[in-house]
Formats: sequence, structure tokens, C-alpha cells
Amino acid sequence: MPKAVPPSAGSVSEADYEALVLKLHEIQAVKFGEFKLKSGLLSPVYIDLRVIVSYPEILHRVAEAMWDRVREAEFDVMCGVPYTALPIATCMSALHGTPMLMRRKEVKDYGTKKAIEGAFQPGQRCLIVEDLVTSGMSVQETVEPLEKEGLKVSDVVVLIDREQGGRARLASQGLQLHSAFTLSYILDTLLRHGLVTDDIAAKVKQFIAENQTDKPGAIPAAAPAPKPKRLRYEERAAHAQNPLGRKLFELMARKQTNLSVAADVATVEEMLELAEKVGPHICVFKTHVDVFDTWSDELAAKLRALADKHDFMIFEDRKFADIGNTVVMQYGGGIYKIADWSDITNAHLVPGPGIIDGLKQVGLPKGRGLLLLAEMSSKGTLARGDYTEEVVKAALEHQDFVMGFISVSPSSWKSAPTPPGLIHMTPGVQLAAGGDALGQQYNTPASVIGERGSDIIIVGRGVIKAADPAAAAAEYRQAGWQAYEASLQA
Ligand code: 5BU
Repeated sequence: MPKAVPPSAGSVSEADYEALVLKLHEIQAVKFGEFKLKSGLLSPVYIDLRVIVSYPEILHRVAEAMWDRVREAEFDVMCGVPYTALPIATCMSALHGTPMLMRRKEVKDYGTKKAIEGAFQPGQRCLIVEDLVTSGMSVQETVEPLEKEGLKVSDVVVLIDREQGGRARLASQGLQLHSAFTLSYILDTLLRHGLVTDDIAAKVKQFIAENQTDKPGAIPAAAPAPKPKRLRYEERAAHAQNPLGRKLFELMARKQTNLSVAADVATVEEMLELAEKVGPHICVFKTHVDVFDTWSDELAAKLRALADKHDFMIFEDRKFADIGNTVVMQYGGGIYKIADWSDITNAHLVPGPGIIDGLKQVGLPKGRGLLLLAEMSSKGTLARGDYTEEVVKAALEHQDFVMGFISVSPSSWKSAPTPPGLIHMTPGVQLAAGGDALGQQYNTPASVIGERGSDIIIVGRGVIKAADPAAAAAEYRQAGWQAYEASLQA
């Protein structure tokens, strides 16, 4: 076998490298046996470098060993690949005074938040720091946003190269891989010290040889799951467990629209006038009736008549947020009697699932459906990450009444894709991205339907403030529908 590690030219000696391998083995950052990888493959070796943070002295030595490998490389800043490599990159940065950048992994959760954090100038050279390279794909995911910001990337340093094709893949992208260790070097060192048997060493070598990620037909260790085919709205209808959810999918398919207009106007007269104008173009008419200075059963009946005339559903965007017992009274009673005329309403999950049970008690017998607020469109929203995942869980458990979600980027959720019977409706939509002075954030119909994986665009001021709301609704309808049709081809 060729010597896997060239002799160190700098302050880290060959003996230091060897000692570090023994340390990594001692803290079980490198293990041998039989392990199931994410890809389903059984591997005779398992490398988990997250444990390094518990051993500051080893972390220090790791950082120095990696720094030693890029002594000759030229770079102005460095960026760790989240998450395991971040402490290593931080340590290298602090020890050697080279500024560091961070790539956000969850950027999609945050709408327009920056992908790269830290101070930098376009044109600066950035070194990528990663713990481990197998196929090189996660490195590429970090290079892309850096290059988008104008940074130049030509070198990547890793602690361990698993020698499964990553080096060649990165080289084909113009990236030079520097590694503190190759897996063969680690294996040989441990073999020499009697820490692995000949049998295990042979198995690992065979595994490396048989699992080259750049071979045609090879299974990359981090192969992305195949993207599920997007179903048409009419196909989705059959999956919906809530009857109103099914009807909404059917309505959208029949009327060829995924547009909801948010009727944020000042008076009930204006609201009814708007419903008459935009009715032919929409699937859902969204209201906030508590902004009016009057409400009555007659007004509700007039709105319902327009819904029947133009074939749309009514969604009172009430955002319930109280305990089950209270929402029973709020949903069914009071001046508004929302459950009597609004097909759809929505709720926060902050109080816990009791809120769903309370609303269901009133709404299900009347054939209503509930949307859970999984995300919000406003800046700084706390409805994200783990909270969103809890909302998904609650929805899955209550699919008889929960018809779907208020979402912003459902395709980026950990739980994506959600079952096809659940619908996603997204507010914060205009033809041009941007925002307002009070924290609203806008995405375009193409982004919301095509990239973010939603089903319905909710448009307020983009339509109601237009000189001709009917024409604006027609325009949004077309944009939303085109994005949907295009996403079916993708
Ligand atoms: P706009 O004029 O398109 O910004 O109106 C958006 C509407 O959607 C408005 O009625 C809001 O109350 C509603 N909305 C929202 O903007 N963001 C959210 O996360 C939720 C509702 Br939930």
C-alpha cells in the first residue's frame, strides 16, 4: 500500500499524527465492527467526530494537524461545514488568527435570512473545513452559498478522507482536498499497534474498494432520497381525510386556481364587493372579520351566498390560541359564530393539542376544516424548527379535522414531505419579493409553489391595493397556476 500520509513539513511531526490516531481510537471517534450507515449500507468502520468537543486537548491537536496540512494553501477566511467541523474550524481560527465564517444550515427556515454569517469581502479566498469526506457532497453544499456571495474557494481541509471518491469528485470541481489522515493510514497505524485485527483491516479495505462513490452505479454514502413525484390536486383529494380538505383539492382542480385572496379591507361593504370581484379567480376567500365595526348573521349569509355563486371557500383567519374549553366558546359563539359560516379556520399549537380537540368538537359536525400554523411569514417568527415539527406531529394525529398547515417553506421541513392529503397555504406573497415596514416578508408565487413546496398562495395587498383588484387576482391566479403546473414536470 502506498504511504497514505506525506511527512509533515511543519510543526506537527509524523509521531504527532500517529499519536493522534491512537487518541481518536481511544475516545471511540473511530470504531470498528458492524455499523448501519444512513444509506442502509453495513460498514465495518464508523467514524463519529462529534465526540471531539468533549476532549479539548484532542480538539486542539486535531485543529493543529489540519492547519499543518494547509500551511501552503492561500486563503483569507475559513468556513466550517455545519455542524461537526464548526468547533474544529473555530479552534483553527482562534489559534492562527484567520477569520472564520459560518454557513447557516437552516437558512430556508428563516425566509430571507443570510446564508453566510460573518464579515467578508467578495473576492476573498475561503478555505473549507470539514471533519470527514466520503463523496464530497456536503462540502459542495457549503461551497455553493459561499461562491454565491462572491467568495473564492479552491481548498478543502478534512480530518479524515474515507477514500471513497470524495477527492476525485472535489478535484473535478476545481477543489483541492487536504486531509490530516486517510482511512488507510488510520487502519495501518492501528494495525501496527495491535488495535485492530488483520481480519478487520482486510474487511475495511474491501469495504472502501467496493464502495467508491464515483463509480458508475455506486451508492453514495450520503445519497439524497429520491424526490417524490408531486401529485396533482385531484390526486391529492383522494388522500385527504378531512372531508372539507378533499373538497378543497377538488375545487382547486375544477376551477384551476390555487389563489386565496386576503380580504383585509376596512368595511363589510368593501369585503362583499371584493368577494364579488375576485370570486371567479380564487379557491379561498380569507377574512379577518374582527376588523369590521359591525357583523351579523345576515352579513355572514351574504358572504356565503357569494361563496356559493363563485365556487370558493371561506377562511376566517382567526388564529385561535387558547385552551380547548375556551376555543369551543370562541369558535361557536359570540357575535361572529365563525363555525356557522367559515369553512376553514386556523389555530396555533402553543396551548397543546387540546385546542384541536376543542375546535373539532364544534367544527367537525358542521363539516369544517382546521389549518395549523406551522410557520408564519413575519420576520423573527418563533414558529420554526422543532416547533414546526411538533405541529406536523399533531396534524398527523388529528387528520380527521386538521386539513393542513399555514406554511412558508414546507419543502425544507425535517418531516417533508407531509402526507399528500394535507394542504399547505402560504401568506406573504407578492409578485416581487420584499416586505413591509412591520415585518411582513414576501416571496413570489413561483418560489412559494415551485421551490418552497406549498399548495395555495394567499395574497392580500398585492390584490386589494391594486387599481383593478379583479385584474390583479387574475394575474396572481395565472402565476400561481403556472408555478404549480411547472412543479408537476420537475
Ligand atoms: P398581505 O397584504 O399579502 O401582506 O396580507 C397577508 C395576509 O395573511 C394578512 O391577512 C395576514 O393577517 C395573513 N397572514 C400573514 O401575513 N402571515 C402569516 O403568517 C399568517 C397570516 Br398565519
